Amino acid sequence: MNMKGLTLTRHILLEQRAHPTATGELSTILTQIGLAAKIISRVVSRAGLVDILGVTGSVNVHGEEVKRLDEYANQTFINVFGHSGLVCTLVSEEMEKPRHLSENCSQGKYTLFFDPLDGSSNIDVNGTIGTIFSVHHRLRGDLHGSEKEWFQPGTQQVVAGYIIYGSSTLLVYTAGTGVYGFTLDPSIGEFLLSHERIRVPPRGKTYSINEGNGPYWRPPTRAFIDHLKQKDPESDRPYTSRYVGALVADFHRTLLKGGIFLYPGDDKNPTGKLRLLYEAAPLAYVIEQAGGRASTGTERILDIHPVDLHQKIPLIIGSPVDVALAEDFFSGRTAQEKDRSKRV
Ligand code: FDP
Repeated sequence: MNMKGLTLTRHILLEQRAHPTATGELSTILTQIGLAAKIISRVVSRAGLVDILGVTGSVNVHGEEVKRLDEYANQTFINVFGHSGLVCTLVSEEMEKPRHLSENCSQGKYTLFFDPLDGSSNIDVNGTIGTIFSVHHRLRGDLHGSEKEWFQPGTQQVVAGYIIYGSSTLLVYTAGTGVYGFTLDPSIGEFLLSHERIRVPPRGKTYSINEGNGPYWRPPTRAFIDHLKQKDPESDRPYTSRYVGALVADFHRTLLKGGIFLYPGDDKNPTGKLRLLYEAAPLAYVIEQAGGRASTGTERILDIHPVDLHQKIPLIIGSPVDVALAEDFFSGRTAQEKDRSKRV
């Protein structure tokens, strides 16, 4: 059945029917994330007109300047989930400590991790930005409300996805049964199904990395990027380069067109820059559900057990063939072993 044009809410309800034990809470969480996305999208689309550009004057837990839109997006999530009865704890890039919504905790079975406004450096130049989210079950017993509850590996995510505020606003999510994208139709205020069962191409022709970090790169990164730039028509090299500098935008292109995105560890940032719980793990869940891979270079992202709420992790994500080749370089496999991926 062609489901194009279905509203996000209706799609979620149909998905829910496939799980007879579902209580509907998860569906409502997704609907609420959609609501937060609409509120943020409305302000983003009028950013030069309403008083929302610029910085707040404060610095976040990562030592980065907080933009007013960062703060607005964060507060929107708090407002949307406050008194919702759905989520007990919010973990955000913009908040050093988890935020307990105590009014929800007696019934809310979930924890929400999110990066409210990803790609902040693009805000003031009208560039693409996004929101990333991930939902985990709360744990029972002694572990409830403790670090153990929040430090679960990405394999335990129940829902994950992102919103991209680009030429249109798109919400992409997975609940473990494929990846779906919904485009916001501002004239009716609804997200409508536009991308059904997204699959990442097995390999691409594009690599995405901040080349300005070149002087700090470690040998495997340099060797891999040099390899992609070499001329070899037989294996469709050189690859072309694209880098927006907003993870959601670079990831979304990679998901639809194939290729590879890397933010590896380097001599300046030994564990890279991106955060495990609300950036790398949710996107890793999405890419795996679309047939792709996500790795640190030596380890599957979804298998990593977090040790800190704001932990950084090297991220290599995209088409399965491209990521497998990168892993050959990062794990120091021999030239002969690499030969098996010679096609690339
Ligand atoms: P930003 O700092 O602008 O919020 O998550 C942080 C992030 O953007 C990602 O969206 C983006 O991929 C990356 O940092 C860009 O970092 P560099 O400027 O170091 O390339």
